Amino acid sequence: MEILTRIAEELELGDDERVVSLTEEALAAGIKAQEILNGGLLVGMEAVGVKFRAHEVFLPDVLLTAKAMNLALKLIEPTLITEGAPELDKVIIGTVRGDLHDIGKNLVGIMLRGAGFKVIDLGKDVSPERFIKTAREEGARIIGMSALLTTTMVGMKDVIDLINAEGLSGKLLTVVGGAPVSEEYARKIGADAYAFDASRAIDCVRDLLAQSA
Ligand code: B1M
Repeated sequence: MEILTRIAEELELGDDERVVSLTEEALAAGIKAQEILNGGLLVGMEAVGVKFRAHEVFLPDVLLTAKAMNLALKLIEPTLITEGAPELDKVIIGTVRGDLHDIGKNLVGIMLRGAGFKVIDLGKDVSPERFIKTAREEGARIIGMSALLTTTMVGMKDVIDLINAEGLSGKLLTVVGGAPVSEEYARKIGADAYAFDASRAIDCVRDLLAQSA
């Protein structure tokens, strides 16, 4: 459908006004919200994710796309619900205790939302207890943690240790990322996945949910 391709293209360009007006046009033409999401918005978001990973587009471009995506999602959300779309999987994210850096974490949240997940963002300086309490209350299966300091990345291990101590190992899965974090470190502390950047965080969350389904 041509209009879905145009939505994807304008989203990739980060033109929020065009994305909003095309989404309104598609809804008015009777196209299902689920089709607009899968055939337009997610296609554009995926393209930006691939380009971001290849350093062909940069942070300001991604933020523009993310803004347009969020506006379009707001427009289609009521229709998605009435169409009886399955509830989206929830992901809890936050920057670990003692760490006030939140730009990368925010980007992870935006990309996950763009990929269709319901993101509960606990902000920065989040304690292990709060991560786990929220995951339990929300019935989420994934916690995504960000750390930017070598001194605070140990906070990720504290969360994983608490998950294990509470007998939630295998039920509550973890994705870790942030500049000082590495694949090796993630393995060492027992994280379920390591994501180098925000777009890889989406792949990790998808893979973990598929494996644990
Ligand atoms: Co700070 N800071 N900072 N800082 N700061 C760094 C991290 C630092 C590397 C600068 C330096 O010295 N070269 C250094 C850390 C050294 C270290 O530990 N190895 C540092 C320091 C020392 C500090 C303070 C201690 C400085 C001081 O007070 N003396 C202090 C600590 C405060 C605290 O947290 N308790 C501090 C404070 C701050 C500001 C508040 C001023 C500000 C943060 C503002 C904010 O976030 N709202 C700040 C900033 C901006 C930076 C730099 C310049 C930029 C960080 C950033 O946002 N990058 C940073 C230097 C640098 O990184 N070059 C630095 C952009 C962002 C998109 O990248 O967050 O890496 P990033 O996210 C990436 C990936 O890492 C990944 O995806 C993103 C890309 O797609 N990713 C994930 C991140 N989280 C993920 C989670 C995932 C998956 C992927 O799954 C869940």
